[in-house]
Amino acid sequence: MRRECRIPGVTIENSSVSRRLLACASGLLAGFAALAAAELAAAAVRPEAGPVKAVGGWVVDVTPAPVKDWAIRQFGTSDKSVLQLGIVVVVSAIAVALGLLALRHRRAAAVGALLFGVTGAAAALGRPDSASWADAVPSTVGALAASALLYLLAGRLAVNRDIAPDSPVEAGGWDRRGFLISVSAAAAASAGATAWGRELASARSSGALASRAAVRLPASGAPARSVPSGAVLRVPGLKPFITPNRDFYRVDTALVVPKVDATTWRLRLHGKGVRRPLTLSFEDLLERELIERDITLTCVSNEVGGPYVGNARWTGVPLASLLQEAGVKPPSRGGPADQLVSRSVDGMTLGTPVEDVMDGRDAILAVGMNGRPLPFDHGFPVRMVVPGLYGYVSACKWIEDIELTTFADYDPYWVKRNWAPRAPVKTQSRIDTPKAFARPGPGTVMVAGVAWAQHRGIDSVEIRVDDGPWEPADLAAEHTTDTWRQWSFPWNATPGSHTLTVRATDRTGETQTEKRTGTVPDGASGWHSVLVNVDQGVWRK
Ligand SMILES: Nc1nc2c(c(=O)[nH]1)N[C@H]1C(S)=C(S)[C@@H](COP(=O)(O)O)O[C@H]1N2
Ligand SMILES: [Mo]
Repeated sequence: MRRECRIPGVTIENSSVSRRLLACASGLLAGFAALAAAELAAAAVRPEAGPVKAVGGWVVDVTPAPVKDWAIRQFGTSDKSVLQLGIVVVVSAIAVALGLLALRHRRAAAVGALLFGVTGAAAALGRPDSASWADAVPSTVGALAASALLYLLAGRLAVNRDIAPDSPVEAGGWDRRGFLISVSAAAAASAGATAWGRELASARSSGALASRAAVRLPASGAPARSVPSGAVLRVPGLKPFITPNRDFYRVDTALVVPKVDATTWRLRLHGKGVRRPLTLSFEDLLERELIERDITLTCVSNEVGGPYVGNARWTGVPLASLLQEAGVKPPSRGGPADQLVSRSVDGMTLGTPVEDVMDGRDAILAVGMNGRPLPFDHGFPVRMVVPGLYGYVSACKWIEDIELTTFADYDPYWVKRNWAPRAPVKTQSRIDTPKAFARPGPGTVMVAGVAWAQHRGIDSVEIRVDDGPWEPADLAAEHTTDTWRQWSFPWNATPGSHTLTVRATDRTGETQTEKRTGTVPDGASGWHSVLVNVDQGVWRK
């Protein structure tokens, strides 16, 4: 029933508020339909080309390093979910606005939806891993769906001024029945498209999943030295010496974890000073002499005291042997290339000094992590690991191409974004226990943590309570210079607030500087400290 309330001079339709709500809902539904259609198309074309992933990837690419760093700090490994949620919120807001616009200007709203789709298409085409115009398809399909639906629904919502006498639609009313039917059909179709898209996406990755399940890592001819028992401390709260795969930190720009089929994967090695370019299959790698090494990997975005460091047992092919086979010489022996650029299937590029990977250290093209084929999150089927260098200049996941070039000629992804071209890991130490703001009782409290200076080695760790003197911590035995070292310190805790601070000295004799710097451009420096409140021990709240 349509009622009118009269205010002198104006006529307000009582139903106009609810029509506006319905217009908002139409906009939202059009947005949902756009995403559903686009994701379905993306599942068919390329999952990374879907609008949310493409725009998200574009945001990741253009975000200035400090902001990206802040996001990683705020949201940790869920930074990508937060980003995608943010995009969905923005899309919803725009969809609502277009829905309201459609109430008065149907065509303008439909055109608006199309223009909006152009943004997604442009983002998809602009991504570093975009190889073809097909990447524009998902956003285009989504925009067309949204545009048509918006136009249709707005038509149903439009107030009919001239109505045939036998029409079910009241004059001055709107087509409720038609609207409801269209909305239900569109919602059902969108839900169907979403389900179908998911189905397609999982079918797409099934080859990769099967190829990973089929991997049998051959026993390595050069197994890692077993970890000496003295290298592992058992202090509650101390992170384990070997980080289990499921707990290993993950840092990358991939909004969709690449699912690479190992049976069709190839690695190309080429470029300056490469006398015999190589193309290798996964099988080729497994047939070579494999080594196994324990190496601690650190992210340059790790804050002082942060969690982006892990220690794993890596199995793989020595990178230097491949380079030698290809005829590559390091700069110190007259080679023309000083930078090795690794490229992943998702278009990431990382640059590593050729000198470093050929100086005898265990730079590895890894196929295994802690005795298992690499997890997809950590680069299946193959990634690089180089002791002593931050991940962003060495640890390319989902690698498919190695090009020998120079630092002068090429800036890889992170270097274009203000990170340093060369980045050896800085000597660092961390207190794992007690946690900040812990409330231990008085008496002996075990303080413990880790210290790392990959490829140089840790020589000592010291602890300071408040402004007291530095006292040596008990260092666990060294496994290799490429792994972190655990340490512990029995502290005689007295009631009150105390600040515990740690610092390490590496084998070059250098003690960690107190000077705090941020992570950009080449890693954080400074001492880690935690504030704890020791209880009276008599009385607890
Ligand atoms: N393809 C690809 N490889 C990548 C990255 C990435 O974004 N894409 N990030 C690098 C960075 S910054 C780090 S610290 C390590 C992290 O490896 P992890 O996720 O296995 O811990 O991977 C490196 N390799
Ligand atoms: Mo990193």
